[in-house]
Amino acid sequence: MFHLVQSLYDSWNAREEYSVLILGLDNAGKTTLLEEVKSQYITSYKKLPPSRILPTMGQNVATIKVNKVNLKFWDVGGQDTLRELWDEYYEKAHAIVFVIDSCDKDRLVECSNALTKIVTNDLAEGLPILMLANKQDLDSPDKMELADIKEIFNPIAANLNARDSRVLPVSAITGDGVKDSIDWLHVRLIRNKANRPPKFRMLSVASTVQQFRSLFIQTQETPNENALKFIPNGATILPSPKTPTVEIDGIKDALQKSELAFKLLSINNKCISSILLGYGFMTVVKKTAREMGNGKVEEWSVLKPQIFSILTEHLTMGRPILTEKYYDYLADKLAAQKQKEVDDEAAIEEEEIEGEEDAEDEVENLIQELLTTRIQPAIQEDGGDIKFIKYDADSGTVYLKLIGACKSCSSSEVTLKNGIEEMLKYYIDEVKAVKQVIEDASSSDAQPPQQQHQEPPSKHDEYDEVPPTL
Ligand SMILES: Nc1nc2c(ncn2[C@@H]2O[C@H](COP(=O)(O)OP(=O)(O)OP(=O)(O)O)[C@@H](O)[C@H]2O)c(=O)[nH]1
Ligand SMILES: [Mg+2]
Repeated sequence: MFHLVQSLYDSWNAREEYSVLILGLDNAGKTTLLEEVKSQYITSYKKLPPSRILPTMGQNVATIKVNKVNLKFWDVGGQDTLRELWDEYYEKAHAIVFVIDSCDKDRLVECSNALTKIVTNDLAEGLPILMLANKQDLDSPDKMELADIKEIFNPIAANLNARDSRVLPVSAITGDGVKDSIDWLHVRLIRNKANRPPKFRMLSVASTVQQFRSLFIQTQETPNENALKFIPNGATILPSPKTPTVEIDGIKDALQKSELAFKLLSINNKCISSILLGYGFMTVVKKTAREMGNGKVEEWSVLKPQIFSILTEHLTMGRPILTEKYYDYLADKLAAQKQKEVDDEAAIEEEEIEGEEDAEDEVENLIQELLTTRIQPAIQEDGGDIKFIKYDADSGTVYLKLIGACKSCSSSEVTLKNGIEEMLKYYIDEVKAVKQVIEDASSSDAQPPQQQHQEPPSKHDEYDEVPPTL
């Protein structure tokens, strides 16, 4: 089993990477094209509306996965002054996409000069060149026919000696022709592999941080020395603040729920025991000496760089955090929860009319509400979370499960008794005790998001003591 896991892990991490330059005059549509490529190849990527794409003053970088390789695109600004910078990129590039505005007849000479300059640069020798006649969706009288564009650019391409070249029609706005272009590139990059070998993508913090300077990950200690909270600035882990936290507590669980968790749980002899994913954070809990079986707990100084690297890589690649299957599962849960709320409201209205309000349900709703509005935010701050399991009306006991940093934490019992129990008892007379469920019988980690309310219910508004805090 370990070998299977290891090889799966390797196949996710060891990948050939080809760098593709997107060049062309300013206004040709390079950035718009890159946005379209990202939206077609990166699941859950939402492309920028064209109105928000500004002339590029530096570069835009994005990586997509095509079959088993990565294509890393470098969209470099095309303004006259920025073209000087293009030369800097050739040495490390594996192919060039040259974007042409098919409706810009006036700048055709400028355009062919720019291309000539590229192909005559020694450093670009042997690179496959794909010329894209962009803006095919436009119906302008200035629009050049593809045959005319080929007539101009093919002679330039003829100077390319052994390298591959092609002119293809596209529309970066509608996406037409984008897939054909990527397919062409993919085949040529592999074919040219001996000439320009790909980079082996390394999971090093230095390389990923260098590419994506906007992502910065902070760590925060938690009350549990075996748990560390990672907070990415410039990216979120789960799609919305209302998405319930997801706990993954083993390789098998990760295979169902999250590729990111799978990678993390596989490191250093599987020394991580669980991962908690929240909207703006991820908590990593490492195994105790007893859980490791060899009496040795892995040091954070060893684990931190590896976790940084995997997380940075995953986020900057735009890879989904949860598996598609699990997103579907959450969506179904959410839909079922919404339906339940509608049904409950209808039932309550009916009961109120008959004067038979269900006290038990009301207590349970209050507990859920307090957990969501008062308790969960404080617990998540510490890198953990809490799940409501059930309320036993006969004994007045609330059963809760602590996860993430709270799990196996020496202070979890104190948090539970002094913090949560006090607070629930204070607000809800019917609650007499709170107990921790260590092994949750229900296999579900996904509690549906609960309705968010700013204030507790009105019947508890008028308190005359200071309410307990966590
Ligand atoms: N109709 C149409 N408009 C496009 C298409 N591609 C780009 N545009 C428009 O062309 C303009 C320039 O697009 P950009 O993607 O910013 O061009 P660029 O090549 O990145 O320009 P620089 O960053 O200055 O080098 C924008 O108004 C885009 O909306 C296309 O396929 N069809
Ligand atoms: Mg641009």
